[in-house]
This record gives sequence, C-alpha cells and structure tokens, in this order.
Amino acid sequence: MGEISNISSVSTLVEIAARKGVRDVVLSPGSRNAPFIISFNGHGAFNCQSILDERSAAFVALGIAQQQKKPVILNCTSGSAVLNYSPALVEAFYQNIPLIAVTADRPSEWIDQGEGQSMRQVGLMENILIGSFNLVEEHTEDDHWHNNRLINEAFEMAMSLSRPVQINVPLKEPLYGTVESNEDSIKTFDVMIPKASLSEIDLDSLASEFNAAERILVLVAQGNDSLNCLDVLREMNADSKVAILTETHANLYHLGFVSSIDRTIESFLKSQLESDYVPDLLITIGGNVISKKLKALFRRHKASITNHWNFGDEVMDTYQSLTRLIKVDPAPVLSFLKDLPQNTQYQFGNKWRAQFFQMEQRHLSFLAKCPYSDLKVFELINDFIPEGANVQMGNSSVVRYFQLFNQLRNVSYFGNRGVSGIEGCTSTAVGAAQASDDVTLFVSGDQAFRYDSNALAVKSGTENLRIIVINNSGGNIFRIIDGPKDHPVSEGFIEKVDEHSIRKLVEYHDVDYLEAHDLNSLEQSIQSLMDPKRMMCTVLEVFTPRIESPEIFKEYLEFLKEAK
Ligand SMILES: Cc1ncc(C[n+]2csc(CCOP(=O)(O)OP(=O)(O)O)c2C)c(N)n1
Repeated sequence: MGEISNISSVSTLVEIAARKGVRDVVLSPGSRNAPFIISFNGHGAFNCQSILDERSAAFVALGIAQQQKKPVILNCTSGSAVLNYSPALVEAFYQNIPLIAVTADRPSEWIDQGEGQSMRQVGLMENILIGSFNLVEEHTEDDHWHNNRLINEAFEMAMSLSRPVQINVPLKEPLYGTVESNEDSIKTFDVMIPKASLSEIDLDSLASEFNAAERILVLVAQGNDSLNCLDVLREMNADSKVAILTETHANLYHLGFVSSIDRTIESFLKSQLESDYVPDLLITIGGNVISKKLKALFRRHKASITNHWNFGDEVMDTYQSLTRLIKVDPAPVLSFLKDLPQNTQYQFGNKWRAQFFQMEQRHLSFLAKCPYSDLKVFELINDFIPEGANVQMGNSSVVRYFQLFNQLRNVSYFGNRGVSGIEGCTSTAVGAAQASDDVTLFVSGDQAFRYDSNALAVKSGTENLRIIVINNSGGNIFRIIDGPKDHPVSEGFIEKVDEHSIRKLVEYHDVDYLEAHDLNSLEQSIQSLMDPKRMMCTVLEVFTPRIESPEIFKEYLEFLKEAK
C-alpha cells in the first residue's frame, strides 16, 4: 500500500471499500476531494480513472457497474459537481444498479457562509437514492466508530439492495497530509439477508389461480433477475395456454418467445380482435417496459385481467390490474407452476406465437422493398452485429427500432430505460466497453450524441467500442409520435431540427470517424466499423432522411396492420 490521506474518515472509507471488494473508482478532479484522490490511487486495490465532467463520470460508472454487476465508486469535489451525478444516480436507482457516490463537502459550520463551491449537500438527492449518509468530522474515538459504522451500512445497503447511495464527507483543510495506513482501527461488518421463498399455502393459492386461468401471459422486461428464468420459461413456452413475451433488454433469447412486441401487436391493436390477446393471468418480471403500445393495450382491457402477479420489490401497478406483488425469485415459483398438469384445451399461447411468426414474415417482406431510411438502416445494423457483442441501445427512436427486429442469439442488449434520459447513453456505453472484452456497439440518435459528447474524452479501455449515430437531423421521434409533428413550434423547439454533422465533434476528441449516406456506403462503412482488425473506438455517422424516415416508418406500420 502507498500513501493515503491522514484524514481518518477518508482512509476508513477507502479501506472499507477495498475490504468489501469494490475495485472500480471514477474520480473527478477537484481539491476538496483531493484526500480521496490521493487515497484511492495510493491504496493499491483500485482501478482509478479521472473524468472531468461529473455527469459523464457517473454514467461511465453506471456502465461499468451494469456489466460487472458490482458496485462502482464515484468521487467528486463539493458544490454543483455533486448535482451533476444526479442523472446517473436516478438511472441507477430505477435500473437497480449499485453506485456509491462519495461527495466531498465543506465542514458544516461553513455552509451558507459565503465559501466557494459550497452549498447544502446533505440529503440533497435523498429521493433518488436508497440511502444518504453524512459522515462526521472525527475528533473522538466515538466519532471514528460512528463513521466506520455509517460507511459499512452504506456499502451493505448499496450491495444488498443493488441501488445507489451517497456518502457525503465534510473535509477541513489541510487536505493533502498523508500517512502509511490506519488499517488497525477499521472494522467491517456485513449483513446477511435470508433468501425469501413462498410457503406451501401461498404456492397452492398461486397454483389454483394458474390452473383456473385460460389465458396466461408472462412478460419479461429489463432486469438482472430474469436470466435464471430462461430454462423454466423455455419449458413453460410449450404450454398451449401460456404466451411468453420478452423485451430485448430482458436478454432472454429463445426462438419460441414472442420478442419484437410492437411489430407483433400492430395488426390487431384497436380492432375487435385485440381482446383475444389480453390475458386473464398476467405475470410480469423485471423493470420498466418499453412498449407503450402493449401497456396501453393492457390498460384498455384491465377489467379482463383477473389476476396480475408482479415479481418485484415494490408496488408497480403498470396495468392498473395488480393483484399480487411477489417478493421472491421468480424461477422456483415458475418451476413449480410449470409442473402442474397442462390443459391443452386453451390455445392462448399458441395464438400469440402464430401471430408473432406471421408478423415476422410481414416485417421481412416490407424490409425487402424498404427504401433507405432509419428503418432500413437498422436492418443493416442488425445484419452486422457480431456474435458475443454487447449492444447499448440509445434512447428515443433507437431503442424502439431495435425492438422491431428479432433479438440475436449470443448478443446482449442494454439501455438506459430506468428513466429514459438521453443525456448519458454514450458515457454508459463507454463504461460498459471498459468493463467488457467483447465488442460494445452503441447506437445513438444525433441529438443524444451531441448532448453527451464529453463521453468521447474518455480514452482508456474503449478500443472495443463502436458507435453508430443515426443523424436524421434532430429528434426524429417527435415526427413519429402523434401530436408534435404538425405543431408550428415543433421544428425549432420539440423536434429541434439540427442539420450539423457530428464529424467535427468526433474529430475534436481524436476519435476515428466514418460516414454513410446511402445503402452502399453504409454497407461498406459498417464492414469497416466491425472489422475485427480495428483497434480503436470509432464513430460511424449515418445520415438518414429527416422527412422520409418517419413516413416510411408509418408505411411500415400500415403494412403490418393490413395483415389478415
Ligand atoms: C435528459 C433528457 N432530456 C430530454 C428528453 C426528451 N427527449 C426524448 S427523445 C429526444 C430527442 C432525441 O433525439 P435524437 O437523439 O436525435 O434521437 P431520434 O429522436 O432522432 O431517434 C428528447 C429531447 C430526454 N429523454 N432526456
């Protein structure tokens, strides 16, 4: 171990972090947090990196934690720097990702006393954190015990609940003193959480609802918990009354599951047929659902959903039909249910699967004739995604286009769908690339890419990052959704048309740049982008037609609708 700060609260936190197994630390420059910068670098247990823009830094940390499924520490100076962490922290909160934001602060007596870079930091972000801790300045042994206890509690909370915490640390000058180590006075404790399981009585009551149901639909959305359900869901999929719908970022691949939900449901939406696709037992697993159309469908027919079981930690009554919140791992429960005798009289699951395959054919025949547009570009992107790739889907229309295409085997999909902000997707992809040896492909809209361009300043560990920016000259989503398109202020204020190329932005950051304007140049440039010999983070800018792309997308939906 090298030199660490002689401020006890700092050295205690750093040592506890090491003992709890945290390895990645994203630091941002500053003086108030210098004791942490010195200690994390000096300790020897940590991989440290420095990122100037705290908003970007926090999203990079999110990307690392998302891939490693382990907490990552963030550390910044006092003042507004802290608030720049908030977009990534709220995203982490809703994606169940453990981030530990260690924020340096002025001593409490100097808050609101005209000091620079000082503000009311304590409890500032409580609403978007699972825990908010404020350390004390250490003058006595009890102060040290108090800090030691709070730090342990904060780490355990973040790790056991898989959500973000803040540890705010008031620091008095001098800030640069160092010592060898104070390990002896530091203690750790851990928390043991029993594995929850349902009683036989509970299982029996679920079994009777499962048996009584004629139309069962299992919907799996974003989340880390669903992977262990894959095998049991595969078996359940053979039950004629059970349909299994998965969103891309659930990362559950099986040919027989109904993925590409929007594409599958378009033809019956708002027709007399739609009620045939509504379950009487809805089982949901995972977090937020991307498909707005599916949510609207189930809400329109909430009266027909006799039972809705949600496997989760908190009440989330997305379809206004919740009857049970089940706070256990879904896999053993589903496993128990799948072994119940099947009733082949009901064909609800088979009906969904037939619809899925029919619409897949329809999708393919439209694409065979589809002119150059956002939709066509996504077809080509999908064709070139290599095995084992980690796909980071940008928000806005990108994630929706991805969901129209079949999920690829051995490809993982991620997206910031906790709160769906566009301000940190590139940084998240940077963090994910750093934490993975596989190719990380990030696809973004042009506005989102401009927003988070500071992400390109991060160079280390991004050799495997490939970025495709769909430049349709602004927020094209607002030409797709009903409402904004024809409004007089839309172009300047909602769609916010922006005709600039992002080339200069990319070149400013010394990142390799490719561009495409049509199908031929796109095919060539994607090949070059995905060339395994390419050893550098590269951005491919794909120019697509701003007006035609949404029109072609609407024609596509019409074509799907016409399916018999
Ligand atoms: C932080 C944040 N601000 C604003 C929004 C609202 N918003 C959603 S999509 C979008 C436009 C995105 O444009 P672009 O990245 O070019 O993608 P496209 O719509 O063309 O797919 C905006 C501003 C948001 N989601 N997050």
